[in-house]
Amino acid sequence: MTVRRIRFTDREPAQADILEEVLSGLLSPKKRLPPKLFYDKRGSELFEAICETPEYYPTRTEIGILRDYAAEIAETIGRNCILVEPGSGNSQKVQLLLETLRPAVYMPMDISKDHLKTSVQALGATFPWLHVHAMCVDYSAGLEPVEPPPVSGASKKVVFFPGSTIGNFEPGDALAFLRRVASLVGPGGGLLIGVDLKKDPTVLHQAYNDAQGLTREFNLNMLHRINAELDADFDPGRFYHYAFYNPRESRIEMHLISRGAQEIHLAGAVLRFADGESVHTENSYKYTVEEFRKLARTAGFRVGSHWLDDGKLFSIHYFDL
Ligand code: AVI
Repeated sequence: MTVRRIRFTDREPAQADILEEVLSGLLSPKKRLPPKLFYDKRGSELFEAICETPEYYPTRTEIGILRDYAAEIAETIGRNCILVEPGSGNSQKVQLLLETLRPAVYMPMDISKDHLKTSVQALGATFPWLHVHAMCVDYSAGLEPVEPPPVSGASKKVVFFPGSTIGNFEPGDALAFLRRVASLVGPGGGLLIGVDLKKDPTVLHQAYNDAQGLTREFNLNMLHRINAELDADFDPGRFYHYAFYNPRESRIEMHLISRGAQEIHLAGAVLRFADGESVHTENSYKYTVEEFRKLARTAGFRVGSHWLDDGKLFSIHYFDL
């Protein structure tokens, strides 16, 4: 059977959907904005730069685990799977597995179209044998439309979800997402997932308050984006970045705090901010290995293997069904 080696499906969300989410978040009594709005072109670049900072340990720690255990992970999963990666970004981490895992097809999914196209081209050049079916899609809205191209010899479906992105879901949503993954991969399928671990809050605080101010810029970029795409009149200089670890909730919280009382205009609405009022932009939940295994079990997975770094900062789990 012959297939095109690289395919692209475009299901980029409409601007109207973004406006509705932004408006409903900013009109609610506790103002919030959805973290997926971080990832326009600039936001994705900033996130990549954050991952390089000395303070943001998750990326390099997870990469270290993938490097150290790539052979063991590939052996646990087995060859020729259909590898689906929701929120694939620059597909950097999967590259550490591709040679050993040799999937029949790799299906990256990302909301940022330009970013996705660039990374798929780069992947095609580095791994000329690899079949890629990329999808520009908001995976948080559902995973159901994932249909792999007809590639012969494919075994099971495996979802790769690195980076502790699961930590950005509320616990109930994390469970719902894991259940959706379980129904997507079906019996025999699996989930390889990176999860940030609970640790000394000082380490966590520094990771979300880097000295270069990149996390601050990343957080404020959301306002620049809303101005550019939805024609709002935020002055980002009149908000500051506030990130802290909330131990009772086991999460980092990121907020944008209004400097002074102000009014913002957006799509005919007037949004009033009190001095010091917060817009909650992100939560990043941290788990123990046991807590996460329990969550995966509740979602229907069998508890499988996990791998840690020496400092026990980060975990990678493989669960199957
Ligand atoms: C993508 N996600 C797992 C990151 C995190 O750590 O929660 C996003 C991030 N926010 C600030 N720095 C990084």
